[in-house]
Amino acid sequence: MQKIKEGSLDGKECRIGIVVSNFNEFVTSRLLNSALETLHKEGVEEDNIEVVRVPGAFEIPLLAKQLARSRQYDAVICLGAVIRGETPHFDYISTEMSRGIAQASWDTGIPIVFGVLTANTAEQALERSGGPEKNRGADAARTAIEMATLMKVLQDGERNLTGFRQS
Ligand code: INI
Repeated sequence: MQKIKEGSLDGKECRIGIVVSNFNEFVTSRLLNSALETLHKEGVEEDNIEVVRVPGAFEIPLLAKQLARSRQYDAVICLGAVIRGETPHFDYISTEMSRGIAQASWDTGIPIVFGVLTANTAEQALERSGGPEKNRGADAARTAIEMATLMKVLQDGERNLTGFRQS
């Protein structure tokens, strides 16, 4: 029979770091509120959540990597909003930011969740940071818990296997 390993939405043992950018705060505050609400709803303890603010999306990967490298978090959530209409360098910021976030996760082995909105207009960004069913912050929070719990399942499996080999 196949073995299926998967995470859950039980956040009670999870330690979560959040990196949120201040640029386009009218959107990122909505992402942050929704992410925090969801983490609480899924049982993550207040003391196990840390929020770090950075100026813009371009700065997110550096801090995400720093938090992941500290080993104090089971997952890190990145929240930001890059809006095309507002910058000629939309593509540079989005590309480097997303590449940096992925790289930080691969380098550290800690799940780093991409909760940054890239939108063509402010309206689009507001739409994707609306109620709990349509908010990228809430989605990112759920993904962080699912990935954190999945990593624990895999690590426990490896520990059991090591114990088995030694006996
Ligand atoms: N940062 C954002 O997070 N979103 C944007 O839409 C944006 N625009 O439009 O320029 C933006 N720029 C700032 C950038 O992320 C850096 O903070 C800045 O370039 C300093 O490194």
